[in-house]
Amino acid sequence: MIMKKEKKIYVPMGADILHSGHLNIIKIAKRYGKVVVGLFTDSAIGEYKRLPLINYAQRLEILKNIKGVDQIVKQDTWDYSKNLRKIKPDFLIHGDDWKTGIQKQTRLKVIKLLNIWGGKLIEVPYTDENKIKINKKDISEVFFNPNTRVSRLKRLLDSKKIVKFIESHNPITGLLIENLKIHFKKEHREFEGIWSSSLTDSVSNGKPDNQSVELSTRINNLNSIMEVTTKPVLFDADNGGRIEHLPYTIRNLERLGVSAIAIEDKIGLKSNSLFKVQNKENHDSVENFCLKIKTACEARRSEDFLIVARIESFILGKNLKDALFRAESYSKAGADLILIHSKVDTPKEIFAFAKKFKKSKNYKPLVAVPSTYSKVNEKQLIDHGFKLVIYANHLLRAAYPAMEKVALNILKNKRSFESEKEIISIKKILNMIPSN
Ligand code: SPV
Ligand code: MG
Repeated sequence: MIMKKEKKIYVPMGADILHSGHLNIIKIAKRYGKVVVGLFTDSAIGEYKRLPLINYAQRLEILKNIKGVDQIVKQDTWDYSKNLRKIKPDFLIHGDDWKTGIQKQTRLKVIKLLNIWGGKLIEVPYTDENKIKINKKDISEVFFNPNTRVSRLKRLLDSKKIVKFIESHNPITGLLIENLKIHFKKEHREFEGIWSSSLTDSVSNGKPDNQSVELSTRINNLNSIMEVTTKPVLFDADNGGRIEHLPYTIRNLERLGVSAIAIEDKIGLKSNSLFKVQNKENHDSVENFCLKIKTACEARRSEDFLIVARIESFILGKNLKDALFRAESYSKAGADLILIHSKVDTPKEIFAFAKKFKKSKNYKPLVAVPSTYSKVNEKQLIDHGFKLVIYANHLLRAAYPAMEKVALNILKNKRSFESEKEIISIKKILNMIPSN
């Protein structure tokens, strides 16, 4: 007797917030045969939109317990070809929302591929989450408690080729970063997180970047940014302050939901790293700075709170050897990421460093702050092993000339009418603030 082979049906799914739409797809799929779910990894989802609220392992666990699911395979890109060629399903089921927009090409590719072995595409009406009263915002508020927020940077680093942070010095800037996204050249792009910069915090308070604005004041101000945003935050803590105070700073930040602290290996009266003249004596000893890193590591409650060790060798006129020795030592002391800073106008220093450090057994992912070497692009940074890029001061630098221009025009014209086209309408600025 010839046994009839069970048909296989492939169901690609993110399964972040499972709702009746997902269950319906699984139910329909089950009518056709063995249900193989291609569960998107965090990085696959990150290619087109924000990271899911819950991570891959948790989504896998939930899905395993859903009736009708026979097998789950990892779907690690938005291109299904690899899994389809391997599984050769008789059917693939998908919501019909992909006929237009960003997934249109994927759909055509799937149809072509299925054709090779006579597979068929089944399309079901897409479930509009609004119609089944799923309010992602309400749900995300449950997920975005400080604990889950802390771990977001780690998840991003694990799932993205490069993570892009930009500076925020006040809540409205935070909101801008929170909501800004574009589809450009077939890619979804947004800043994944917020850099809480000592420079822009100080300057926007009319003070120099020399710790005149105290750490506790900065953390209090940061609280207002945290309140209106959900993206991960990296706090620039200068040199971290006194070692005795560091554990309290770390716990304070962690409690707020901050994901990481950057501490730099400088001592004495702080001056901004981008100033031309720097005092070599201001370099901390390797021993002392390692102690700071260890203290920071011990103080954190969760290992998902990351310690970024920032090396100022190039800023202070020291050489590559010094920078590399420090990187090795800081890494061994427990730093999770290494920020190699530079104030020359090309990335040559940081790339020379990266080429060597990449080979080290103590290698840690690298962070770049391309303020002076702004011609460097993200692809070049990725190729050199950088995992995080920080646009450290750009929003404040953009705001100042825009404000100056409008103020000057009002003075010139003795009225504001001529400036209307340069400024956002009152209605729009008010609407930027979500009302509850
Ligand atoms: C900051 O943004 O405050 C920084 C980066 O620390 S830099 O200004 O380059 O020192
Ligand atoms: Mg700073």
